[in-house]
Amino acid sequence: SETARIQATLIGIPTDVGASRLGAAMGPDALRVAQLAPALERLGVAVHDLGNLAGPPNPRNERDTEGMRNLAECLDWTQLAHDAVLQVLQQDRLPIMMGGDHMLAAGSISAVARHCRATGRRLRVLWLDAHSDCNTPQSSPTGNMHGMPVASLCGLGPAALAALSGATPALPASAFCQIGLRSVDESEKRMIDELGLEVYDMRAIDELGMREVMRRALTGLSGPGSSDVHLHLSFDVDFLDPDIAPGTGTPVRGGPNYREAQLCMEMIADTGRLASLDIVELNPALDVRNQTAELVVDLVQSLFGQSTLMRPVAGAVQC
Ligand code: EXY
Ligand code: MN
Ligand code: MN
Ligand code: MN
Repeated sequence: SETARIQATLIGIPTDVGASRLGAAMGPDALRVAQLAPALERLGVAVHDLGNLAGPPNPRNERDTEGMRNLAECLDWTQLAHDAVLQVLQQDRLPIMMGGDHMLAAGSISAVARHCRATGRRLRVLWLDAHSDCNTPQSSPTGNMHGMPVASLCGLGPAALAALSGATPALPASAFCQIGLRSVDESEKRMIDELGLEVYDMRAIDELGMREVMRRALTGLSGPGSSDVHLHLSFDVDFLDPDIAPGTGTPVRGGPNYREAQLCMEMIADTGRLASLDIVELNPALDVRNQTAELVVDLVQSLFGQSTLMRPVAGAVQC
């Protein structure tokens, strides 16, 4: 049967105020140079590029007494991201956030949570990352806000940020599933337990394989009774092994390789539930010949259904 053409909107969110290294603000343009929109168009996705949101520059503040760096600017950027994403969702389009540091997810996912509440959908957030990003201003070793969006979305940290979605918490911790973790602060380990976050770290991927990890992570997202699920993917580029993705500010060795990353994206595509996407922490200043942006475009094509064959893969797992 004929399936409706996906209508996607690219939103450039050129910020690095949540990170300590400069450069993630150039991420949106690196993705454009790597031809993200034409790559999606080739797969039958109708793409509109909104251009870049215009937020405050990076003041490079020190960590303040409340335990955060650049809080005012982070609030501005997350509010801008929230408003833009909500508008796109209300047009029944699929927003693709081109970051920008991962703090912006506190804004984008707040909008997604608000939209799901308004339309009676169930929200599932897949968080692909080397890090857990669940520090609070009190627990953070750095004060960098890109290490805090998960805690914020779960109702912790500054009230103004936590309340962006119109409800605190924006979503229950049980809506999250984190995959690929390998650099987690002691404070975050305790937070993961307290919140009861579903986590598949690199050890789990080693032991179970990416296929079984994704089967578990995606359970209940496809098939009958799942049509009301909104799947949001928050894709931190540092999820990938730095050997294949050097263009990111907080690389951690021992991440998923090219084939594992492809399978991860393909299995998400198979659910047919992807409804919003963050691409964050791409840092062209640290990249070599834009290879990380090109790899991300390649993976995003798999995420939108690119496959080698026209028929389903024999033996592919049913989630
Ligand atoms: N856990 C460390 C911190 O809170 O500063 C490192 C966070 C890096 C966050 C990157 C975006 O995923
Ligand atoms: Mn809608
Ligand atoms: Mn992150
Ligand atoms: Mn990360």
